[in-house]
Amino acid sequence: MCVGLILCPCRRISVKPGGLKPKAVPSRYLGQPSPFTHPHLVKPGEVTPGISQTEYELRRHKLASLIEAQADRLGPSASSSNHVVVLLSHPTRYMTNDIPYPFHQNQDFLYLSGFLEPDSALVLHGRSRPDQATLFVPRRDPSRELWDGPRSGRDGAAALTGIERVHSIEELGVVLKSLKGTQLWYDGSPPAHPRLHQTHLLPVLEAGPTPRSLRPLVHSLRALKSPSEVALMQEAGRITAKAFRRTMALSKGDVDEAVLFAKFDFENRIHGANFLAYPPVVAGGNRANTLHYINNNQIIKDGEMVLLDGGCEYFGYVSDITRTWPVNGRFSPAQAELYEAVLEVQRSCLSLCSPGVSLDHIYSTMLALLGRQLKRLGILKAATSDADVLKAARRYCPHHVGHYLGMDVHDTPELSRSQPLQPGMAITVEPGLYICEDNEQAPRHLRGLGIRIEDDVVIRDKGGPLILSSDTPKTVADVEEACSGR
Ligand SMILES: [Mn+2]
Repeated sequence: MCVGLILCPCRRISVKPGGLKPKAVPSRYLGQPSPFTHPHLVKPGEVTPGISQTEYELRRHKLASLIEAQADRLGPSASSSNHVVVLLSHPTRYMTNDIPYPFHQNQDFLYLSGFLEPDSALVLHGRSRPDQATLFVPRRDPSRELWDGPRSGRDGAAALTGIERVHSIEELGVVLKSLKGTQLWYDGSPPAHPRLHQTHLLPVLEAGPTPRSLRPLVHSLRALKSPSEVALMQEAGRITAKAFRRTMALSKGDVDEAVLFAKFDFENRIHGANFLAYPPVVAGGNRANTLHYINNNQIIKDGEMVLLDGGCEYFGYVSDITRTWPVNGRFSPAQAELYEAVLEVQRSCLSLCSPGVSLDHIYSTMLALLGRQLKRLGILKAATSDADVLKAARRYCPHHVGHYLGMDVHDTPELSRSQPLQPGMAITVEPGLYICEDNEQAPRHLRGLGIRIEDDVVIRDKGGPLILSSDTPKTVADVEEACSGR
């Protein structure tokens, strides 16, 4: 029976809220924030801020149900198989000898365990239904913990995650062999953790049949956000909106892109973000026409616009917002003309964000609408054929209208953009028009302008889409007011 947590796609859930008896977390520092050490971040019963042990357990049960359903379709021998699911954490990556990059967890592993330490693994197993969870974690080691900080250890990991069976990571290979899985679910190319793959998975893989890919199943679950995930994404959106306001208020002509970059980074962090979700694009003037410009080291001249595409990560969930504004705070007539054209298309695309519509459908609508604007702006002749208008729209906006959003900026890439949107899915809506300064077909006054407007959206059953980035100034009037710092 579904336990009432909305968005549950399956019918066979055996976990009941309140059915877990969470062990008290140890009264010492663990490898990640705990209700004992970080009561301002993690509430009792939560594994990571905002996400409870029950929700993580529910995710594992949903995955088990998906595997069971898929095995059923494959016939009697598959459905009675002993299924073994393996997910590896990421390793620590090093910038240079001994200096680690900030650690970032493998999101599929994190989604199902809530565990934030490197060198770990999650195994789910069971006959026909892999719903028995075992977590493998780094052994406590005072000599390493002196350098890297405390580890949760087996007892800390068990109390924090609510997973009762916890082993040391060294035991992964031995336990896998003892499970005698006839059907392995695992993604090994490329492996999330090359060393663990080599040591513990290769011997199992060489002895057994080809594993089935797990990623499409996990991504189909990750695509549907629960209310607590939406709440985290909403906070990420609010934080980034504030950062945009403060960055707009600081901009002036002339200003260094690096200054706006630093301001945006600072304001995201000071309002509670863990860090920026990706290297932001801070592109002044014609550089806005380079879609992945991240050098952010030029002077933006008075009278030019800046395109800022940035977002933050807030406890595992991200925002991804773009605004384009004049650094001196006043749109010129040409800038306003192009801006209003993109804004009108963006609004129409937002109004299409409802269940049953696909990202690809919104994309083809965007191309048609951009084409109409290209004629209105005098970039295309009124008599241009429909086919040539579409071709031109693809040239003036070389990217898609959007992508899925969640734990990752380009979330759940296994999910096709042709599939109908469902309530709980989060996407971006980001039309743009890019007119390079050397484009001799475009009217002179529009050359060198590049504009994108991007919002983050959660699909809802009723009441239209929930716009997570709605606090970010967007109309010409609101942007000019934010630039004036009022
Ligand atoms: Mn985006």
